[in-house]
Order: sequence, then structure tokens, then C-alpha cells
Amino acid sequence: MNAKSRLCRDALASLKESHVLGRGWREPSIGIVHLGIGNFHRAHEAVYTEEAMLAAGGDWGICGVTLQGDVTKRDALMAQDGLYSVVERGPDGVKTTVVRALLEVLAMPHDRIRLFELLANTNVRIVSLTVTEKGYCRDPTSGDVDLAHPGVAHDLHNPDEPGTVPGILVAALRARRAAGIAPFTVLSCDNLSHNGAALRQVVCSYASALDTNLAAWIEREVAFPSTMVDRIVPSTTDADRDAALSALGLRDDAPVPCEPFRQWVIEDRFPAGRPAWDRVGAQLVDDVMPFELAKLRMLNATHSTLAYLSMLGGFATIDEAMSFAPMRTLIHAMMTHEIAPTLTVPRTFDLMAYRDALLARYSNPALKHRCAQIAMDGSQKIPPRLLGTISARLARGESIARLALCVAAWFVFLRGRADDGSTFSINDPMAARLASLVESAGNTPEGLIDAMLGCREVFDAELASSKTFRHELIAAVVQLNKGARAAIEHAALQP
Ligand code: CS2
Repeated sequence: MNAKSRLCRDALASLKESHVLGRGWREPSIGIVHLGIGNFHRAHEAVYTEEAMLAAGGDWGICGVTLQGDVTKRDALMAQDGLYSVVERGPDGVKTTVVRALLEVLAMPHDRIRLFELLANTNVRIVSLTVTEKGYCRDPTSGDVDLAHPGVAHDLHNPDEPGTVPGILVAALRARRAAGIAPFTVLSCDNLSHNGAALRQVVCSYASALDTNLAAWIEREVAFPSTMVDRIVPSTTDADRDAALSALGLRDDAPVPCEPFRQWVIEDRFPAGRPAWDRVGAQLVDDVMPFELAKLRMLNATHSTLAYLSMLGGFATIDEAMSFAPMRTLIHAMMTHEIAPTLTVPRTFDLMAYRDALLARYSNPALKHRCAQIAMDGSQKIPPRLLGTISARLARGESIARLALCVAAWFVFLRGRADDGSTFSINDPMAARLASLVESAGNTPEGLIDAMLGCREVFDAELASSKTFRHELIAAVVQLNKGARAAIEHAALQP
């Protein structure tokens, strides 16, 4: 088969054993519908699920759905029969593996009929999601569905033609209830605290706006287990396509780069059953919270810190930023002195070892994880990653200087200009609102801080009124105005 042949199911038999997750693959039927068919899902849940089927069978094939209206990803994957490569890039080299669990890809709104056909199918027992924080259409203050969200408003007026996550889930659950079919389990795999409960509240509050009896049924009958998901998965580049071609001898237009590390902690509540994820390394637990908080606060908060300081200081990738010694010192100290002390974890969970593993993962020179990718959606990421930690530290009168530096770096980042004068656009669902706040703030640190702290979608009134928080933010902006690298060096020298 010539090198330009496309990856396809007919070519699977020609692949080397090292390029598949295991022999004895039996094509399953679809048991999972996944909303948000981004790179993360394809390198995480899809891999665990294929391995679980290889280990213990089961019809847990995946239908992935993109909600963005763009058919490019659907067409690229369907041209390969849903197949794609996971290109693991570690310090010891590259490992390319073809994943077979993704059987079908749909694009909303084009494929709505097919989607709801599947969601009504009794063999579909799990609907999972990786739609990022902004996909939940949440009111940041109440946690209910944001009724002012244009997509939500549309769906409430057109409940049979939904396009949002709550709209789709409620329409599908309503149809199953009407048909007397047991509900599917709704499995959030996003970086949100209490992600299952958060999604449940959004879905039930949306359903209440349509039909309080339906909302009560969902509340009573539908499981929304929480999870903690972890794998660093950058966006796909041509280098990944080249790696897949050279490894497989087949063209793969949609490979997924990732690190070797992965972790999945899942609340074990699946009334309709689940794949044998516990057989392939996932941890099935009663309480995900300790793992979820540790990951959000230790990994995601330091990721955002690295991203915003790097966007200002001119580091393109996480590993490049970590090669700047004061940055490594800052991140190490942030986890050790300001984040880890706020966490309560099982005795077997060594937070300092977790910290050191994160520093090594960030320093992986093979991954080239772009800071700009992590810097996206700050209005959605800053609250769950940093503000709970800051509030906890303030309540105990403990220092927050490093945490405040990250928040201040996000504020300065919103000006859209790096220290070297280069400019960048702000990719955030609240970009227009944030831009107007920054513009109205003037040039003083106090003006910027007060304008941003007034943004109730991000800062609740109690935290915004903290004199200590405001003082630390102003001090951080004063340092950042001397240059991000200087601010990092200054922070690295603090005890
Ligand atoms: C990153 C996360 O892009 C980001 O915001 O912090 O995607 C991070 O790579 C994952 O949560 C790691 O598990």
C-alpha cells in the first residue's frame, strides 16, 4: 500500500502490532455518544475505552459529536472510518498508535437527526462530554443555566432543535422518558470543580425552564458522576501528521499528539453500566473531589500561570518557559507553599511527588505545548483554577503573592501586547467585555485592578472586596510593568 494511502479500516490488518492498542479487536456497536470530539477526548477517554473493550469486551463504541457547526473535523475523521493516530511524545521518543473505538463522527446542526436517533437508542448508555468550561452555558454566579446565553434562549424557544449542551441533553432525556427508555448516564470530563454536579445543575435548571416534571425526573433518575481527567494534549500540527505517516506508512489527517502520562479518576455511578475502565488503569472511586481539586489547583493553575507570564515574557511553549530557571523556581514554590497546603488528599497521595511529576511533565521537550493554547478562555479558567485557592488562603490569613501574580498576569495579558511589543488576539467567550474593561481602566495598576475586579462573571463580590487581594494584585502589576521576566525573577527570590 503506497505511502499516500489514507488510514482506513481495510488497512488495519496491515498495521504492526506496536501500532494498535492490542490484538483481538472486535468491532463493537455504539454504546457511548461523546459531545466535544476534540483532541483531548481522542487521546484520553477513547483510548481508555478501546483498551477496556480489548480487556473485557462490551459494545462501547463511540460516536463523537462536534458542536461548533464546523464539518471539517467530521469529514477528516469519517474519511478515515473514524480512525486516527495517537502520537505520544515523551523524553524517550515517539509512540504512534491507531485508535479504533471511534466509529462515527457527527457535526451539529447538520447531523441532528442522526444524533437524536443514537441518543434514543437503548444501547447508548453513556453520554460523555469534553466541551470546555464555556460549553456548559453556566451562570457563573448561581451555577444554573445562563438563561441570557443566546444559544440557551434559542433552545428554550426551539426545544426540538437544540444546539447547546443543556438543550441537547434535555431533549434527548425527554424523548427517552416519553418512550419509557431508561436514561443514559451523563459523564462530564471537563476541568470543572464538581463537574458532574455542575452539569447536573445546568441540565436540571434548563429542564425546569421547559417542564418542571421533566426536571424532577432528571433530578431523580439520571446519574451525573464526576470525574478528574488528566493528559496534556496539544493541538495537532503538521509534525504530528508527518510522524503518523512515517510510522504507519498511511496518511492520517487527524492525529492527536499527547504526553505519555494519563490519569482518570471516576465516580463509580453508572446505572446503565460502563466499560471496564478499572481494568485499564482508571480509578473508580466514591469521591473524586480530592483528586479533582488537586489537579485543578496544582496542574491547571500553574499551567495558566506559565501561560500568561510566557505570553508576556516571550516563551512560546511550556517546556521553553520551564527552561527559564526563575520560572521553574516560581512554579515549584507556588505549588509547595501556596497551593498544596490548601488540599486534603488521601494519605497515599503524595502531593510533593505529584508536584515533582508535574514539573517533569511540563519540562517534556518533545511536546511543544503552546502557551497561547492554554491562555485561551481565561474568564472561564481563572475562577475554578485559582480563585478558590486564593479565597481559602485569604480566609486563613496566608500569603497569596504567587497566585495573585497569575491573576495579574492575566489582566495584563488582556491588553493583547507582549513585553517585546508584539501583539496577540484574546480568544475568550468574554473577549469583547474584557476588552472594554481593560480599555476603560486607563494605565495605572489601580485602574486595571479595580476595573477587572468589578467583573462579576469572574470575581464574586466577597473576593473582589478583599483589600489584601487588591494590594497583592497591584504589587504584581507594578512588577509586571517592569517586564514579565523581571517579575518572574523577583517572585522567584521571595521566601
Ligand atoms: C490546559 C489543560 O489548555 C489548558 O487550559 O491547562 O488542557 C491541561 O493540559 C489538561 O487539563 C491536562 O490534563
